This record gives sequence, C-alpha cells and structure tokens, in this order.
Amino acid sequence: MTITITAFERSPDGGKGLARDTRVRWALEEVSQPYAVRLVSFRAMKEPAHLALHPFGQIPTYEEGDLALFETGSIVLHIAERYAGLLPHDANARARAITWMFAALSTVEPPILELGSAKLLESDKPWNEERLPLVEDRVRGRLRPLSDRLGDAHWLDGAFGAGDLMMVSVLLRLKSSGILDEFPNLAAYLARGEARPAYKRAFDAQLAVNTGKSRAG
Ligand code: GTB
Repeated sequence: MTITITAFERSPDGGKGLARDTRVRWALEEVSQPYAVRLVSFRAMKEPAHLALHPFGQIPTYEEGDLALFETGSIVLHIAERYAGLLPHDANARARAITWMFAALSTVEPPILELGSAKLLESDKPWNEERLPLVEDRVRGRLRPLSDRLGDAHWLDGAFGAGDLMMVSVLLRLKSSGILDEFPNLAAYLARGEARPAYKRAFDAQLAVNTGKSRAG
C-alpha cells in the first residue's frame, strides 16, 4: 500500500531538516518503507482539501490506504507499530520506548520550542534580553536530567528505537544554540542519530526538495 506524507513546498529553514516531515521520513527510512511526498504551500495547507487531513492546517500528514493521520508523534508511533525496526518485541521494553517518545514531545520539546520563539519572534521586544536567559535555563532544566539518564550509553534504553528517533529529532533544534556543548554526551548522542544512514537519507530527501534538486518531490 502506498504511503504518502505531506511536507512544505518550501521549508522556512531552507532544508536544515527542522520541519517535522523529517521525523516521519526518518521513521520510514528506518523501517525501509518507500513513500511518496505531496508538497503543500502555506496557502494550500489552510484549504479544505488539506484541512480534511489535518484539522490545524499543518504538515506532516500520513496517508496509507484508507488511513489518514496527523501529528508527528502519532504518525511515528503508527509506523513503529506497523513495521519492524523501531520498537522492541518485549512488551515492557516497548512501553519504555513509547514513554521516551512522549518524554521527547511533551517534556523536552516544549522549552526548546519556547527558546526558538524567544529568539526568532521576540528578539525585538524590550524584555527579550532579560527573558532569554530564563528560557535557556528552562531548556537546561530538561537537558541535565536527560544527560544524567543517558550517561555513557549510546541510546536511551538499549538498542536504537522510536524513543531515540524522537529525542534526537527534538534535540536537533538546539544544534545552532550552543547549549548542547554544555552536555557533551547529548551532543554525541545527537551526532550518533545524525550519522544513521536512515537519517541521512531522510535529511537528503528533504534537502533536495528545498534546494530544488528533487526529481519526485
Ligand atoms: N504537533 C504537530 C506535529 O507534531 O505534527 C505540529 C506540526 C507543525 O508544527 N507543523 C508545522 C507547520 O505545518 C511545520 S513543522 N506549520 C505551518 C502552520 O502552522 O501554518 C514546525 C517547523 C516549521 C518550520 C521550521 N523551520 O523553518 O525551522 C521548523 C519547524
């Protein structure tokens, strides 16, 4: 059954891989599933055809036969449950991997998104200079325990899995901030994720779209 996802026609990051279709592409690459991509403009995202797939008018979406999904976390979980390679067979280990997915999205990512907004959208505000260190400290407040838990392990809970895919994807947004330099084991964890062949294929595919070098789109 053909899998079709949606992605930005032109990502605001110019192909740095920060838009969330990269997470879905990465999951599909890890489980060796081919997929098609439908590119959507910002205007098209708010039109009825796309809103029928995604009530909030965003990317990514995921279509497979008569199943249509939105929300990256749900899409990646669906892929991990349907195709082998991202979740362990053992029920408890599986539950822990899913827990790390939720931890990435609901505990670690929010302050990182807030930091992004503070830098991108609020830099002209008179209070920004005072607020920015507070927001950075909130990010550190999540990175420190994550770093402690990871220790010198390669991945969060045994072999690489869906929890790592999501956590690495979330940490990628900090790459340009310098904050990860304070946590060398997290910087190394991020680099290990980026070095995975499946990640590289996903990254290259979105980059090709954003540099106009994609044949299939
Ligand atoms: N909770 C949803 C999910 O996880 O799927 C959030 C989806 C979402 O935020 N989608 C964004 C979107 O469609 C693209 S990924 N935005 C358009 C809109 O809301 O109108 C977020 C994103 C966008 C751009 C960059 N960037 O350029 O660096 C990074 C991340």
